[in-house]
Amino acid sequence: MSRAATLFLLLLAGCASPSRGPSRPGSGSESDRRMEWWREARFGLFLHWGLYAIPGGEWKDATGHGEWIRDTARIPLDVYERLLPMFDPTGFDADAWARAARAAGMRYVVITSKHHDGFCLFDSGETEWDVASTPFGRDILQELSEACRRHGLRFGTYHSIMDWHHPDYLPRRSWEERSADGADFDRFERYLHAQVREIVRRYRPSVMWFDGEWEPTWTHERGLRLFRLCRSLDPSMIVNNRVDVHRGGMAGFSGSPDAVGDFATPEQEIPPTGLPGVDWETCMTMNDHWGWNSRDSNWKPAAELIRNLVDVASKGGNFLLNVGPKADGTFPEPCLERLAAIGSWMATNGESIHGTQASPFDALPWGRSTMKPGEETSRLYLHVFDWPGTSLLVPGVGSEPRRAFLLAEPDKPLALERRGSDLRIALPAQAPDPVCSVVVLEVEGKPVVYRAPEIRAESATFVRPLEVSILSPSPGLEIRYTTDGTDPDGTSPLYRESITLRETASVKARTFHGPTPASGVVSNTFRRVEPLPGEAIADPQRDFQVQRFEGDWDRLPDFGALPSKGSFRRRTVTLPDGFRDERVGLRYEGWIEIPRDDVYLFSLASDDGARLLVRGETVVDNDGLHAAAEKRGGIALGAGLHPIAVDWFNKTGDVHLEVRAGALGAEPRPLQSFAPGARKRP
Ligand code: H79
Repeated sequence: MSRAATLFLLLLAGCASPSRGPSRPGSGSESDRRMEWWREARFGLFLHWGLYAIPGGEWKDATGHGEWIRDTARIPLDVYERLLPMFDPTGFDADAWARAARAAGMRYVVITSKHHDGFCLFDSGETEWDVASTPFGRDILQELSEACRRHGLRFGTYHSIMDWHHPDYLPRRSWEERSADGADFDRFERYLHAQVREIVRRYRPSVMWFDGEWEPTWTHERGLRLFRLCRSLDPSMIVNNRVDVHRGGMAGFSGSPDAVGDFATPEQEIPPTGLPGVDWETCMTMNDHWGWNSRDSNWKPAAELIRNLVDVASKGGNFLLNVGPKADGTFPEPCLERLAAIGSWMATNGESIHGTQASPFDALPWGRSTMKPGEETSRLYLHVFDWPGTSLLVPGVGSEPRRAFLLAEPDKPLALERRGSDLRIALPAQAPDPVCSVVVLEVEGKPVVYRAPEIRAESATFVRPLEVSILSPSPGLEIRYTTDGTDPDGTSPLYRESITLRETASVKARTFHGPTPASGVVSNTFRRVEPLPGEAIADPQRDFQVQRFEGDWDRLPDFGALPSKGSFRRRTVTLPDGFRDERVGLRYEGWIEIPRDDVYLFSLASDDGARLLVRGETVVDNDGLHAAAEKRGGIALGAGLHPIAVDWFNKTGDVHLEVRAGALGAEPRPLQSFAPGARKRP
C-alpha cells in the first residue's frame, strides 16, 4: 500500500467549525474543548422524574399516560396540585442511581430539573412549585449532582421551556379553562432565566438540556438570549439545540444556519447515516414512556439497547438512555436489569464505545464499527452482530494491518489474510457474545478505508438529457463505471466528469486502486420518461380557488368528502397574511403553465401537514403533525396547462405553507397559478 494512500480518510471528519448550530468536531476550537468529555463519553442516563411518577401513568380509566399526564388526562391545575403533598420518595438514594449508571458504562446523567408540568426537583427560590414544598423536602438535584461527582459521572439538567403551571407561560393548553388574563410571557422569560441562573450556580451542570420549545411564544430571539445566558454563566457548559426554535422535529436537526446549540437531539430515532460533521445525541426510552408508567411492559430487550448504543456510536453520536424512576424513588426493576446487562457488555467492550469516532466503512453486512485513529497506529472496532462463522470479511481496508483480536479474548491473536483490498480475519466458530462481539483490528497509521462511490443526479427520471455525477469518498482513487448493466472492471471507462444520459440506463461504479477493485459496486438506474401531456384550454381558471374545511385532524382527511366552510382566491400557494387559524384545513386548486417538456421538482414546506398533487397524482407528501418541514418530489410534465392541488391542515400552533417549483437544474421559485400573458415559469 502506498504511503500516499494513507492520507485520505480523516479528511472526512474535519470541517471548519461554524459559530452557530450544533458544533462540528475537529477544528481545535473552543467548542472542541467544551465538547471533549461529551464526545469521549458517548453514553449517558436520562432521568424523567417528577410528580407524574405518583399516578404512574394511570388516571381515571386510562393507563397510557406518562410525564404528559396533566395534559393527556386534561387534569385541571388545582387537581394536579394535589400531587404535591403526596411526593415522598423515601427510597431515593442518589448514590444508588449514580452507581447503576456508572456500572452500565454511562459517563453522564441528565435529570429533569423541571418538566412541562413546571414542577421543580430542586429547591427554587423562584417558585413554591418545587420539591422543597413536598413532604420529602430534600433537594434532589443537590444530592444527585454530588453523587454523580463521587461516581465519576458528569451531571446535567433537563429544563423544560414549556411550563403548564407558571401563570405567565403562554399559551394555555387548548382544553384548559385557566384564565390567561394578565399573563406576561416576558415575565415568564425572566423566571426561566432566573431558574437557569440558580441551577448553573448551584449544581454546575455540564449539560443544559432544554425542551418544549415548539410553541409559538418561543422565538429564535428568546432562544438566542437563553443560549447566551448559559454561555455567560458557564462557558464550559454544553447546551442542546432545543434552546432554539430550529430543532427540525423528532429528527432533532434542521440544518438551519441560524440555529444555536451545541448538539442536535434526535428523539426516539437514530439518524440512518448519522449527522456527519455535527455533534448529536439520540435520546431513547427503554419502554414507551419517559416518566414512570406502571402498566407499560413493552421493554426493549437488553440486546436491542446494546445494539442501539453500538449503532449510535458507529454513526458518531451519543446515546442518552432513559429511566423513569418510580414514586418511591427507586428505579423500576426492568430498568435495573437492562442497565446491568448493558454494563456487563460494556465491562468487556466499553473500549469500542468510549472515545471512539464514527465508522469509516460503508454499511457492513455483519454489524457496525467505530474507530480510534492515531498517528502511529489506529484501532478499528468491528462490532459483529451476525456471527459469520469462521472468518470475518472486512471490505476495502487500505491500511497495513498489524494484528487483530477479540475484546473478549485480548491475548489470543486472530489470523489475518489480505484478499485484494479486503481483509479476512479468522474467527472462532462460536461468538463470544451472542448480542455483539467486538473484534479489534489494529492498523498502521491513520485508517485508510476505501468506500464505494456515490452516484448522484437531480432526479431518478428525466425527459431532457440528464447529468449524472459520481462522487468518491476516497479521493485519489480511481472510479470506473459502466452504463450497460455490467459490473465495472479494470478496463471500464475511468470517470473524469459528469456523464450525460439520453436514454434509460443503470449507472454502475466502483473504486479502483490501479487495476484492483477497492470497493464494492454501486448502481443507480435513471429512467427516461414520457411527460404527462399538458392541456390547451381556452379560458382556464386564474388564481387558486381555496376551499376551507374545519376539523381536528392529526393527518390530512379526504377534503373531497367534507363540507366546505367557505372559499377564497389566491395567486400563490401561501396562507393569507395573519392567518393563524387552528383545527382548519385548506384545499388549493388551480392551473399552472408549463413552458416546455421536462421533469419539474416541487418543494412543499408546511406546518402542519400538506400534500401536493399534479393531475391527481401525489407528487409531494408532507402529511402528519409536525413543525415547519420541507419535502420534495418530481414529475415529468409536458408543455401546456396542468391542474394542481395542494391540501394543507393545521391542528394547533404555528402555521406555514409554501410551494416552490422549477425544472431540473433551475432555481425553484414560488409557485404561481396560471395568469394569461404573464408566462411565468412554474
Ligand atoms: O421529555 C420527553 C418528552 O416528554 C418530551 N421530549 C422527551 C425528551 C416530548 N414532548 N413532546 N414530545 C416529546 C413529542 C412532541 C412532539 C411534537 Fe413537535 C411537538 C410534535 C409537534 C409538536 C417537536 C416539534 C416535534 C415536532 C415538532
